[in-house]
Amino acid sequence: MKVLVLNGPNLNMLGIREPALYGNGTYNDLVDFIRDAAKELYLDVEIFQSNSEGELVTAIQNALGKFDGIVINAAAYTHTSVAILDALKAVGLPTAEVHLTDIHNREPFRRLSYVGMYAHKTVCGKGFEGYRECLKWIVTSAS
Ligand code: CA2
Repeated sequence: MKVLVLNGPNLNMLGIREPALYGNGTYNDLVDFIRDAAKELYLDVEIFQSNSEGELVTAIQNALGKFDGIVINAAAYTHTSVAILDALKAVGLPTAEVHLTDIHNREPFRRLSYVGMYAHKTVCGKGFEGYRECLKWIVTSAS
């Protein structure tokens, strides 16, 4: 089973700024965590981070026929991007939304999630562990 993990804007700054909010782990630590979790679950995983909305849309479109599910942390685009929502809908793959922080207990504008209007599962506020939970959900839903 192949899963595409997408990470949105500024997540490449993990561990460099705002550790009180996002933790001390770097983006490379997150990638290692996802790879280890995927290995434990016998999943093939591709991980892609972009600061560009269009690149994320293209990555979602290209997932059609290649992947069995998507795990996505669209970061700030979560709260703004109808384009990412439309791409997820168009591709129609089982999709789990993940956030490191609890978007429901931060600024009010973070409570709205366009990704969540399509995602079948959302995990937030569990840090890196949320990615493992989403990968597990893909295994159970897509098999
Ligand atoms: O909690 C999450 O995972 C978020 O998706 C992170 C986004 C934020 O816009 C969402 O509301 C919730 C921000 C990612 C930025 O990550 C940084 C990491 C370190 C330093 C600065 C930004």
